[in-house]
Formats: sequence, structure tokens, C-alpha cells
Amino acid sequence: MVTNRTFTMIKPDAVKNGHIGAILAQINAAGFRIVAMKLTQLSPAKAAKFYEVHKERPFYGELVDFMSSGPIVAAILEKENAVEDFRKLIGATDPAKADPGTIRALYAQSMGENAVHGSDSDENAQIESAFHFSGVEEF
Ligand code: DAT
Ligand code: MG
Repeated sequence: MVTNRTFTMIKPDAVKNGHIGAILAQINAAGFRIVAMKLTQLSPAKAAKFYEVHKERPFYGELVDFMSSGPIVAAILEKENAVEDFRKLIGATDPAKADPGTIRALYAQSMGENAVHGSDSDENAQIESAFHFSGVEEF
């Protein structure tokens, strides 16, 4: 398994608010290489599948609606210690608790609309990357 990669999405709120460029600049400045990237939109069914682990949580319906509400940027990123370092770069799930300067502190509105996704393990990075990209789309 590739362990130096993570998967991210710039979520519909951040795309709608015009933050794609600033977020990608921050990702590059932090030393991540873009391996794959696309502007796309999740169907409700795809969003439900992507977040299936949360299906028993009270916010699941809201999460699926939000994540399929508009375009996202999906990307695979590479760097040593990618998963952990990217979680540090994005900050806590709740932007009110995210460290200053993190992507969520800068661009997120709320726990639900929190600007970016970052994989939480090497295994999930692999699964989530394969969900969005085929091998020939990775460089
Ligand atoms: P993270 O995205 O930091 O890995 P998570 O995996 O616990 O957080 O949850 C996935 C997404 O679900 C999160 O980015 C936003 C949404 N979410 C989590 N907890 C929530 C809550 N209490 N209320 C509303 N949305 C929530
Ligand atoms: Mg998570």
C-alpha cells in the first residue's frame, strides 16, 4: 500500500466562496505534490457511499445533501507522512476549534460546512483515492 499519499476534497462551500486557488496555494506551500485532481460534483448516491461510515450519525442526511450540493475539487496529494501532515494543515473538524492559520480556521463556516476533507488513515486514503480516480488519472 502507498503510505505517502492522502486524499482531499475542497468542499462545495469553499468552491462556491472562491477559495480553490488560495487553498491549493496553501497545500503546495506546505510541500504536497498534486498526484491527481478534478473539478467534479458528487451525486447524492455517491456522497452517501463516500460517507457511509457515518450513516448512523444524526448529521448524515445533512452531510450528504451538502456534499452533493455543488462542485468540489477532488485531489490526491503526496508528501512524506501525508495523512497526518494534511490533517494538521486542515485543522479540527469544528472550525471554531481549528488552530489559527489552518485551512478550516481560514475558510470554514461551521462543523458541517468545513471547507475541506482529509483522509484519516493510509487505508482510507487508498480507498477514497480509488473512489474518485482510476490509475491512469494519477501522475
Ligand atoms: P473530519 O472531516 O474532520 O474527518 P468526521 O470524519 O468526523 O470529520 O466527519 C465527516 C464530516 O461530517 C465532517 O467533515 C463534517 C460532518 N460532521 C461531522 N460532525 C458533525 C456534526 N456534529 N454536525 C454536522 N456535521 C458534522
Ligand atoms: Mg473523517
